[in-house]
Amino acid sequence: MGRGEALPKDFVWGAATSSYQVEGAAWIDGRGECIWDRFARTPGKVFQGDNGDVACDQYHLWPQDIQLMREIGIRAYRFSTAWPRIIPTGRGAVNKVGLDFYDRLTDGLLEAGIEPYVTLFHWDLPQVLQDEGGWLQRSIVDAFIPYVEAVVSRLGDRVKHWMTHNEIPCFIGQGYGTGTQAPGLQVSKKELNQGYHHACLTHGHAVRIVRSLARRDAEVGFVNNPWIPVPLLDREDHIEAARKAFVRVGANLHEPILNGRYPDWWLEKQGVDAPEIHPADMEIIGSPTDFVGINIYFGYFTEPADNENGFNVLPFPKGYPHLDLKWLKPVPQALYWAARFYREAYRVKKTYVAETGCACADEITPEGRIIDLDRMQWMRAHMLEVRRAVDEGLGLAGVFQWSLMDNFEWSEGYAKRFGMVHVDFTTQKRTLKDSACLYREMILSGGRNI
Ligand code: GCO
Repeated sequence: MGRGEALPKDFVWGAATSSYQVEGAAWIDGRGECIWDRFARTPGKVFQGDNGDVACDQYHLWPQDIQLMREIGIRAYRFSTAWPRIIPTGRGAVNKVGLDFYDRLTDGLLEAGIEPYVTLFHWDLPQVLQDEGGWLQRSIVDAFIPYVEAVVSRLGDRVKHWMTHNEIPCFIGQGYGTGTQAPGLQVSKKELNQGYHHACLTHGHAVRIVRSLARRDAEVGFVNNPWIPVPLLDREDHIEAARKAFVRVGANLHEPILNGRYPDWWLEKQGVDAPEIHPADMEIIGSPTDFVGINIYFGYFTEPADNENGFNVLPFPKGYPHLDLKWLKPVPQALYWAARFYREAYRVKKTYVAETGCACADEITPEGRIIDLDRMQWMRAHMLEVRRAVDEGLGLAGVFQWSLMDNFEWSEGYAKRFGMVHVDFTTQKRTLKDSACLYREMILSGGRNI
């Protein structure tokens, strides 16, 4: 798609995974049960009853996976630490053996010249804590703090990049609202708001712990999958309407985390369902961060409207294309607008695309090649938007492909493949797909060859 300017030398070329989705080794070395182990064993919750017991077995095969990253030329690896591996009973003693794994992984990455980006919570809550009510109970805060302290004090001398929570709207909204993710509950609006509040509060505590226990040059931020409005026309009134939509829809997360308050209109709208807020909470939640990580999978087209919100959301036509999951509709401009709106609405200086990628119905040729042209198109289209954001000086510092490798795709089990690397889940054989080769080319050319 043509040669453009190179991206800045320090642009971060990464790939991402998460603990439950790739590690496997679910029942060894003292790891405790997490809510996804339980959810996956609940009939009807996960496709074909798949679970993360083995996944990609990265717990054992990490040296091989680092080698794959080197082959692709990846400069940064975003992974998450598993709370049930580190504090198996949710509270109390640290399981040293579990923590050792992340120590080895971190050292292995650094030796290979790959920068670790650590996410502290990517959904694998210890089941014992869920038995107490999980994120809905304020007591989760007292459990989360020592877990984060254990991780950061062990890895913080080497890890410079920290991400607190991954996608609060998913693990709260879908975990306790729609019930489509673990723990699969449907609670009241009041309890849900309280869950969001506790997630925000633990984010704030994690920021402070990183500041006090990690190396001085460490940076920390949160990762969100915001609802992203895309202006239907690239025109000031449409852009204004989309920006309004961005601010309105993200109010219960962006305002507290980035501005240290809930907006009055939002609190009024919740009425008796507003969360209970303790005196110091907002200050902790609003602890200054260094960046926002954005996960980009789709966006919504919006236009200005003469209604109380000032915008309309347009329905997708029936024939709009999608990848191997219905909700994966390609709207690559969402990437650019998300970076721009975080900057314009919340003065965010730095963003990463912490995830972008798609599931494709990959096929292996008799010669063993995976010609994933659909994923390559996705990657190209999104990288062009990355370049646009960088060219306009929006502070976009890097991108992490979701995912390094095929893995356990939550309630879709192993049926949906998001990787640049194909995994044969019977033999654990890894094979670079053509998209991995494209990514290598992009990295080698500094982003010129997209
Ligand atoms: C996320 C999800 C990932 C998913 C990916 C594809 O962070 O967005 O948690 O773990 O696998 O989004 O659905």
